[in-house]
Amino acid sequence: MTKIENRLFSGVQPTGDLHLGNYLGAIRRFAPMQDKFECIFCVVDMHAITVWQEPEALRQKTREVAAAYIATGVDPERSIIFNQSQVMQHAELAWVFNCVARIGWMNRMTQFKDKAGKNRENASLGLYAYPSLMAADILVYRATHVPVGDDQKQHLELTRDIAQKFNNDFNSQIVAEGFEDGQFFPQTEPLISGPAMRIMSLRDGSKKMSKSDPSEMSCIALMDDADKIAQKFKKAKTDPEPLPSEADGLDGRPEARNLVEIYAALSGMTPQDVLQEFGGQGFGAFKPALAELAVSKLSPISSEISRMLADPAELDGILRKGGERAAAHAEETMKHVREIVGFVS
Ligand code: AQP
Repeated sequence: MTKIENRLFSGVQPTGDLHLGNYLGAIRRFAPMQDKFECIFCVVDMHAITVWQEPEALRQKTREVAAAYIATGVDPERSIIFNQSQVMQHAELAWVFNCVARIGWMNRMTQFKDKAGKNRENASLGLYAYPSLMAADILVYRATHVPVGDDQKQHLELTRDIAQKFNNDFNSQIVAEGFEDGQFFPQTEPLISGPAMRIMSLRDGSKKMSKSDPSEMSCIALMDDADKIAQKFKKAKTDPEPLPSEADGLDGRPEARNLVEIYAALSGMTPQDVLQEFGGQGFGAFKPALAELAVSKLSPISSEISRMLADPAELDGILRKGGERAAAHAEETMKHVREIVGFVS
């Protein structure tokens, strides 16, 4: 098996309406990566069902995420676009990893604590084991790089720990299988391109913008029309002070900072440049400018997504073809894993 030098894996869950945070923090960074890496972009529907999803909505949202990848410039011929459940090797490797990872490691995962909330006993077992499936998503392709947001850093660390423990536990079998250095799974590197983006809720500057937030007004959805975008920014929580002229002046003003950072990310300016332009002005002037900018950037993408969603058979065909290409890579890994672990095949 040839050594993989430059393979990138990333995924988005089809759990609800894609929002500005998913776009700025993840999806818009995908297309440029195609120039540097062999890219595998997954719609992680098996992760999505760790919390309840209406089956028909899951199918629709899976197509919407795939369409968003393509609408933002990912080329399904050049890169692989597929949904996770089409490649059963993800689940197979996740089981092996469930037996490699330690319960103590899982107990430290903060995202489980956040997502399970107070009613932990009632969370699904899948939600608890989520990081082990994520490790399998990455390592079944022996991906060398994963773009990670702030919130996923801990899971990538766990992926590296699982890879290392697998390599140690099965060292002699790995060497016997022809991997002389004993490094069957790589130490996947985080890829931080540009400043880490964390877009916050429009209703609460201390909470991240999230698909599963019950308040519709907290989120700019990628598919929102111009009126809705304007209305959501208009109603966004702020404070009564005008915008400062220096970035330091945003300290202690999380909602103002969030809006300035959104403007900066959408326009390609720094927050300091944005404040140079808008410092001293109130939100009555800034919010409409922000809405206009957001509409000009998002509406070509949402139109393209709508056009693609009108032909689900075409999208399903792209996902199926991507699934076949992904499965060929995944099977190559799993053939060795089964031998290494001692399964009769
Ligand atoms: N608010 C955000 N700011 C910046 N980046 C964000 N991402 C999510 N929210 C923000 C990034 O989007 C990618 C895909 O996320 P995901 O769907 O796999 O899961 P998530 O991070 O759990 O996203 P949500 O919107 O919060 O979904 P739910 O509510 O279903 O949990 C990731 O790269 C993430 O960093």
